[in-house]
Amino acid sequence: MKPKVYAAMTISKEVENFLSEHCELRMWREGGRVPDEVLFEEISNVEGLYTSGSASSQIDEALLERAPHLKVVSNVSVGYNNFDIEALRKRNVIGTHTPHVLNETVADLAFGLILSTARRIVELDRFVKDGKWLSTTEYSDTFGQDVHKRTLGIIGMGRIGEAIAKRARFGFDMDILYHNRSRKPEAEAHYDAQYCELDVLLSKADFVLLMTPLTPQTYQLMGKEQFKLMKKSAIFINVSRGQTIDEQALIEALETGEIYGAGLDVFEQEPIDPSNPLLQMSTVVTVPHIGSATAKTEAAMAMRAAENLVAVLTGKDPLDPVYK
Ligand code: 8YV
Repeated sequence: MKPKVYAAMTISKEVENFLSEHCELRMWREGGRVPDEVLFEEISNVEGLYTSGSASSQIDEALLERAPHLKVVSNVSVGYNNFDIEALRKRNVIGTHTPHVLNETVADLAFGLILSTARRIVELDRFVKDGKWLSTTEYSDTFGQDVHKRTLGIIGMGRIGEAIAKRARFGFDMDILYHNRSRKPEAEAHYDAQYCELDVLLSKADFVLLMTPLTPQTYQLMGKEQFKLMKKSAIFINVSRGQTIDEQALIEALETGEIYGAGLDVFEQEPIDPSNPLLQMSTVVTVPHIGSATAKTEAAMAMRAAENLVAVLTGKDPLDPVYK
Protein backbone atom coordinates (compact mmCIF):
# COMPACT_ATOMS: atom_id res chain seq x y z
CA MET A 1 0.00 0.00 0.00
CA LYS A 2 1.31 3.45 -0.90
CA PRO A 3 1.89 5.91 1.97
CA LYS A 4 -0.72 8.65 2.31
CA VAL A 5 0.36 12.24 1.71
CA TYR A 6 -1.43 15.56 1.97
CA ALA A 7 -0.22 18.57 -0.04
CA ALA A 8 -1.39 21.66 1.80
CA MET A 9 -0.94 23.81 -1.28
CA THR A 10 -1.66 23.70 -4.99
CA ILE A 11 1.02 21.84 -6.92
CA SER A 12 2.02 21.51 -10.55
CA LYS A 13 1.00 18.53 -12.68
CA GLU A 14 4.62 17.40 -12.80
CA VAL A 15 4.95 17.29 -9.01
CA GLU A 16 1.51 15.75 -8.68
CA ASN A 17 2.51 12.97 -11.08
CA PHE A 18 5.78 12.33 -9.27
CA LEU A 19 4.13 12.22 -5.85
CA SER A 20 1.29 10.03 -7.13
CA GLU A 21 3.78 7.46 -8.43
CA HIS A 22 4.95 6.87 -4.88
CA CYS A 23 2.12 8.02 -2.64
CA GLU A 24 -1.61 8.15 -2.27
CA LEU A 25 -1.99 11.88 -2.68
CA ARG A 26 -4.67 14.28 -1.57
CA MET A 27 -4.23 18.00 -1.96
CA TRP A 28 -5.66 21.46 -1.31
CA ARG A 29 -6.82 22.70 -4.70
CA GLU A 30 -8.42 26.00 -3.83
CA GLY A 31 -5.33 28.21 -3.64
CA GLY A 32 -4.27 30.34 -0.69
CA ARG A 33 -3.80 28.91 2.76
CA VAL A 34 -5.63 25.77 3.84
CA PRO A 35 -8.04 26.52 6.68
CA ASP A 36 -6.84 24.85 9.88
CA GLU A 37 -9.99 22.74 10.25
CA VAL A 38 -9.43 21.25 6.76
CA LEU A 39 -5.75 20.68 7.44
CA PHE A 40 -6.40 19.00 10.79
CA GLU A 41 -8.94 16.69 9.19
CA GLU A 42 -6.67 15.82 6.24
CA ILE A 43 -3.57 15.05 8.30
CA SER A 44 -5.25 12.63 10.68
CA ASN A 45 -4.17 9.60 8.63
CA VAL A 46 -1.20 10.77 6.53
CA GLU A 47 2.47 9.85 6.74
CA GLY A 48 3.68 12.81 4.72
CA LEU A 49 2.79 16.50 4.65
CA TYR A 50 3.90 18.75 1.78
CA THR A 51 3.73 22.43 2.67
CA SER A 52 5.54 25.77 2.57
CA GLY A 53 7.55 27.68 5.15
CA SER A 54 6.10 31.06 4.46
CA ALA A 55 2.44 30.23 3.99
CA SER A 56 1.86 27.32 6.29
CA SER A 57 0.25 26.71 9.63
CA GLN A 58 2.76 26.19 12.42
CA ILE A 59 3.96 22.60 12.53
CA ASP A 60 3.83 22.40 16.29
CA GLU A 61 2.69 20.11 19.08
CA ALA A 62 -1.00 20.97 18.52
CA LEU A 63 -0.77 19.99 14.86
CA LEU A 64 1.43 16.93 15.36
CA GLU A 65 -0.97 15.60 17.95
CA ARG A 66 -3.59 15.39 15.21
CA ALA A 67 -1.27 13.53 12.84
CA PRO A 68 -0.23 10.39 14.73
CA HIS A 69 1.10 8.61 11.60
CA LEU A 70 3.18 11.52 10.31
CA LYS A 71 6.79 10.69 9.38
CA VAL A 72 7.86 13.72 7.36
CA VAL A 73 6.91 17.35 6.77
CA SER A 74 8.46 18.72 3.59
CA ASN A 75 8.64 22.50 3.11
CA VAL A 76 8.74 24.07 -0.35
CA SER A 77 10.97 26.83 1.00
CA VAL A 78 14.38 27.30 2.46
CA GLY A 79 12.90 28.99 5.54
CA TYR A 80 11.47 26.64 8.14
CA ASN A 81 10.31 29.02 10.82
CA ASN A 82 6.95 27.22 10.60
CA PHE A 83 8.61 24.18 12.25
CA ASP A 84 8.72 23.68 15.99
CA ILE A 85 11.89 21.61 15.82
CA GLU A 86 11.63 20.32 19.38
CA ALA A 87 8.08 19.09 18.77
CA LEU A 88 9.19 17.35 15.54
CA ARG A 89 12.18 15.76 17.24
CA LYS A 90 10.10 14.54 20.13
CA ARG A 91 7.78 12.69 17.78
CA ASN A 92 10.53 11.51 15.42
CA VAL A 93 9.03 13.45 12.54
CA ILE A 94 11.57 14.50 9.94
CA GLY A 95 11.42 18.08 8.67
CA THR A 96 12.92 19.01 5.29
CA HIS A 97 13.37 22.22 3.27
CA THR A 98 14.74 23.34 -0.10
CA PRO A 99 18.08 25.14 0.26
CA HIS A 100 20.59 25.74 -2.60
CA VAL A 101 18.16 25.84 -5.54
CA LEU A 102 16.93 29.35 -4.79
CA ASN A 103 20.14 31.16 -3.79
CA GLU A 104 20.81 33.00 -7.04
CA THR A 105 17.14 33.85 -7.64
CA VAL A 106 16.67 35.41 -4.22
CA ALA A 107 19.95 37.29 -4.64
CA ASP A 108 18.64 38.72 -7.93
CA LEU A 109 15.51 39.98 -6.19
CA ALA A 110 17.53 41.48 -3.35
CA PHE A 111 19.53 43.40 -5.91
CA GLY A 112 16.35 44.43 -7.69
CA LEU A 113 15.18 45.99 -4.42
CA ILE A 114 18.50 47.74 -3.89
CA LEU A 115 18.42 49.22 -7.39
CA SER A 116 14.76 50.13 -7.42
CA THR A 117 14.87 51.93 -4.07
CA ALA A 118 18.17 53.71 -4.73
CA ARG A 119 17.25 54.80 -8.26
CA ARG A 120 13.54 55.31 -7.44
CA ILE A 121 12.57 53.13 -10.36
CA VAL A 122 9.04 52.32 -9.24
CA GLU A 123 8.23 55.91 -8.32
CA LEU A 124 9.61 57.27 -11.60
CA ASP A 125 7.87 54.59 -13.64
CA ARG A 126 4.62 56.11 -12.32
CA PHE A 127 5.96 59.54 -13.28
CA VAL A 128 6.46 58.54 -16.88
CA LYS A 129 3.16 56.70 -17.14
CA ASP A 130 1.32 59.68 -15.67
CA GLY A 131 2.74 61.88 -18.45
CA LYS A 132 5.04 63.85 -16.12
CA TRP A 133 8.24 63.49 -18.16
CA LEU A 134 10.43 66.50 -17.36
CA SER A 135 13.98 67.52 -18.24
CA THR A 136 16.79 66.58 -15.84
CA THR A 137 17.02 70.11 -14.45
CA GLU A 138 13.33 70.13 -13.71
CA TYR A 139 13.21 66.90 -11.83
CA SER A 140 16.29 67.17 -9.61
CA ASP A 141 13.95 66.55 -6.67
CA THR A 142 13.63 63.01 -7.88
CA PHE A 143 17.34 62.24 -8.17
CA GLY A 144 18.28 58.97 -6.58
CA GLN A 145 21.45 57.50 -5.12
CA ASP A 146 24.30 55.55 -6.65
CA VAL A 147 24.60 51.87 -5.91
CA HIS A 148 28.07 51.21 -7.36
CA LYS A 149 31.10 51.79 -5.13
CA ARG A 150 28.95 52.25 -2.02
CA THR A 151 28.91 50.11 1.12
CA LEU A 152 26.58 47.15 1.50
CA GLY A 153 26.01 45.69 4.97
CA ILE A 154 24.67 42.14 4.89
CA ILE A 155 23.12 40.77 8.07
CA GLY A 156 23.05 36.98 7.69
CA MET A 157 25.87 35.75 5.49
CA GLY A 158 24.47 32.36 4.53
CA ARG A 159 24.34 30.95 1.02
CA ILE A 160 22.00 33.68 -0.23
CA GLY A 161 23.97 36.38 1.55
CA GLU A 162 27.06 35.22 -0.31
CA ALA A 163 25.25 35.26 -3.66
CA ILE A 164 24.29 38.88 -2.93
CA ALA A 165 27.86 39.71 -1.90
CA LYS A 166 29.12 38.27 -5.20
CA ARG A 167 26.85 40.59 -7.21
CA ALA A 168 27.75 43.57 -5.05
CA ARG A 169 31.50 43.02 -5.17
CA PHE A 170 32.00 42.01 -8.78
CA GLY A 171 29.03 43.68 -10.46
CA PHE A 172 28.87 46.96 -8.55
CA ASP A 173 32.32 47.33 -7.02
CA MET A 174 30.78 47.74 -3.57
CA ASP A 175 32.48 47.38 -0.21
CA ILE A 176 30.92 44.56 1.78
CA LEU A 177 30.40 44.50 5.52
CA TYR A 178 28.68 41.55 7.11
CA HIS A 179 27.35 40.37 10.41
CA ASN A 180 26.68 36.71 11.06
CA ARG A 181 26.53 34.18 13.90
CA SER A 182 29.93 32.92 12.82
CA ARG A 183 32.78 34.35 10.75
CA LYS A 184 32.85 33.33 7.08
CA PRO A 185 36.53 33.17 6.06
CA GLU A 186 35.67 32.14 2.51
CA ALA A 187 33.30 35.06 1.98
CA GLU A 188 35.96 37.33 3.43
CA ALA A 189 38.50 35.97 0.96
CA HIS A 190 36.24 35.85 -2.11
CA TYR A 191 34.33 39.10 -1.74
CA ASP A 192 36.65 41.07 0.45
CA ALA A 193 33.81 41.07 2.99
CA GLN A 194 34.59 42.53 6.38
CA TYR A 195 33.05 41.05 9.50
CA CYS A 196 31.58 43.64 11.92
CA GLU A 197 29.46 43.85 15.01
CA LEU A 198 25.88 44.72 14.15
CA ASP A 199 26.09 48.29 15.50
CA VAL A 200 29.18 49.02 13.43
CA LEU A 201 27.61 47.61 10.28
CA LEU A 202 24.46 49.68 10.83
CA SER A 203 26.35 52.91 11.29
CA LYS A 204 28.64 52.42 8.27
CA ALA A 205 26.50 50.84 5.55
CA ASP A 206 24.73 52.74 2.77
CA PHE A 207 22.51 49.72 2.24
CA VAL A 208 21.57 47.47 5.14
CA LEU A 209 20.31 44.14 3.86
CA LEU A 210 18.64 41.66 6.18
CA MET A 211 18.92 38.05 5.01
CA THR A 212 18.87 36.13 8.25
CA PRO A 213 16.51 33.20 8.94
CA LEU A 214 13.75 33.85 11.48
CA THR A 215 14.66 32.23 14.79
CA PRO A 216 13.99 33.21 18.42
CA GLN A 217 17.38 34.98 18.30
CA THR A 218 16.61 37.03 15.19
CA TYR A 219 13.00 37.94 16.08
CA GLN A 220 12.79 41.75 15.73
CA LEU A 221 16.55 41.98 15.37
CA MET A 222 16.02 45.38 13.76
CA GLY A 223 14.13 47.66 16.14
CA LYS A 224 14.00 51.35 17.09
CA GLU A 225 17.59 51.44 18.35
CA GLN A 226 18.98 49.66 15.29
CA PHE A 227 17.20 51.91 12.76
CA LYS A 228 18.49 54.92 14.72
CA LEU A 229 22.05 53.75 14.19
CA MET A 230 21.66 53.76 10.40
CA LYS A 231 22.73 56.74 8.29
CA LYS A 232 19.97 59.17 7.33
CA SER A 233 20.83 58.45 3.69
CA ALA A 234 20.77 54.67 4.14
CA ILE A 235 18.36 52.22 2.56
CA PHE A 236 17.04 49.17 4.38
CA ILE A 237 16.26 45.97 2.46
CA ASN A 238 14.43 42.99 3.97
CA VAL A 239 14.38 39.67 2.11
CA SER A 240 14.25 37.46 5.21
CA ARG A 241 10.98 37.33 7.16
CA GLY A 242 8.69 40.14 8.31
CA GLN A 243 9.17 39.23 11.97
CA THR A 244 12.93 39.82 11.92
CA ILE A 245 12.13 43.53 12.19
CA ASP A 246 9.91 45.66 14.37
CA GLU A 247 7.79 46.97 11.50
CA GLN A 248 6.39 49.86 13.52
CA ALA A 249 9.95 50.99 14.28
CA LEU A 250 10.74 50.88 10.55
CA ILE A 251 7.66 52.96 9.76
CA GLU A 252 8.73 55.56 12.34
CA ALA A 253 12.33 55.62 11.08
CA LEU A 254 11.02 56.32 7.57
CA GLU A 255 8.46 58.89 8.71
CA THR A 256 10.97 60.84 10.77
CA GLY A 257 13.67 60.70 8.09
CA GLU A 258 16.01 58.60 10.24
CA ILE A 259 16.59 56.48 7.16
CA TYR A 260 16.05 57.26 3.49
CA GLY A 261 14.04 54.34 2.16
CA ALA A 262 13.29 50.65 2.20
CA GLY A 263 12.89 47.74 -0.18
CA LEU A 264 10.66 45.07 1.30
CA ASP A 265 9.83 41.56 0.13
CA VAL A 266 8.43 40.41 3.47
CA PHE A 267 6.07 41.87 6.05
CA GLU A 268 4.92 41.29 9.59
CA GLN A 269 1.52 40.37 8.23
CA GLU A 270 1.19 38.71 4.82
CA PRO A 271 -0.81 39.66 2.84
CA ILE A 272 -0.05 43.17 4.11
CA ASP A 273 -2.93 45.21 5.52
CA PRO A 274 -3.95 47.72 2.81
CA SER A 275 -3.92 50.50 5.43
CA ASN A 276 -0.26 49.87 6.37
CA PRO A 277 1.53 53.27 6.13
CA LEU A 278 4.44 51.63 4.27
CA LEU A 279 2.17 51.43 1.24
CA GLN A 280 1.83 55.22 1.12
CA MET A 281 5.56 55.97 1.16
CA SER A 282 7.20 56.90 -2.13
CA THR A 283 10.67 55.88 -0.91
CA VAL A 284 9.50 52.37 -0.06
CA VAL A 285 9.38 49.64 -2.69
CA THR A 286 7.21 46.65 -1.84
CA VAL A 287 6.87 43.25 -3.47
CA PRO A 288 4.66 40.36 -2.27
CA HIS A 289 7.22 37.86 -0.90
CA ILE A 290 8.58 36.87 -4.29
CA GLY A 291 12.22 36.15 -3.41
CA SER A 292 12.25 32.77 -5.11
CA ALA A 293 9.35 33.38 -7.48
CA THR A 294 10.70 32.64 -10.93
CA ALA A 295 9.12 29.79 -12.87
CA LYS A 296 12.37 27.83 -13.01
CA THR A 297 13.28 28.18 -9.34
CA GLU A 298 9.78 27.57 -7.99
CA ALA A 299 9.59 24.41 -10.11
CA ALA A 300 12.97 23.25 -8.82
CA MET A 301 11.93 23.92 -5.21
CA ALA A 302 8.62 22.12 -5.63
CA MET A 303 10.31 19.04 -7.12
CA ARG A 304 13.09 19.02 -4.52
CA ALA A 305 10.47 19.13 -1.76
CA ALA A 306 8.65 16.23 -3.40
CA GLU A 307 11.91 14.25 -3.60
CA ASN A 308 12.58 14.92 0.08
CA LEU A 309 9.13 13.64 0.97
CA VAL A 310 9.37 10.51 -1.16
CA ALA A 311 12.88 9.73 0.08
CA VAL A 312 11.69 9.54 3.67
CA LEU A 313 8.52 7.62 2.83
CA THR A 314 10.48 5.03 0.87
CA GLY A 315 12.90 4.47 3.72
CA LYS A 316 15.80 6.58 2.44
CA ASP A 317 17.59 9.53 4.01
CA PRO A 318 16.06 12.90 3.21
CA LEU A 319 18.16 15.09 0.91
CA ASP A 320 17.70 18.26 2.97
CA PRO A 321 16.79 17.56 6.60
CA VAL A 322 16.47 20.64 8.83
CA TYR A 323 17.96 18.76 11.78
CA LYS A 324 20.03 15.60 12.14
C1 8YV B 1 9.32 30.70 -0.86
C2 8YV B 1 10.77 31.71 1.00
O1 8YV B 1 9.05 30.95 -2.16
O2 8YV B 1 12.09 29.78 0.57
C3 8YV B 1 11.66 30.59 1.40
O3 8YV B 1 11.95 30.50 2.60
O4 8YV B 1 10.55 32.60 1.74
C4 8YV B 1 10.16 31.83 -0.32
O5 8YV B 1 11.16 32.23 -1.16
C5 8YV B 1 8.02 30.61 -0.18
O6 8YV B 1 8.22 30.02 1.05
C6 8YV B 1 6.95 29.91 -1.00
O7 8YV B 1 7.32 28.62 -1.37
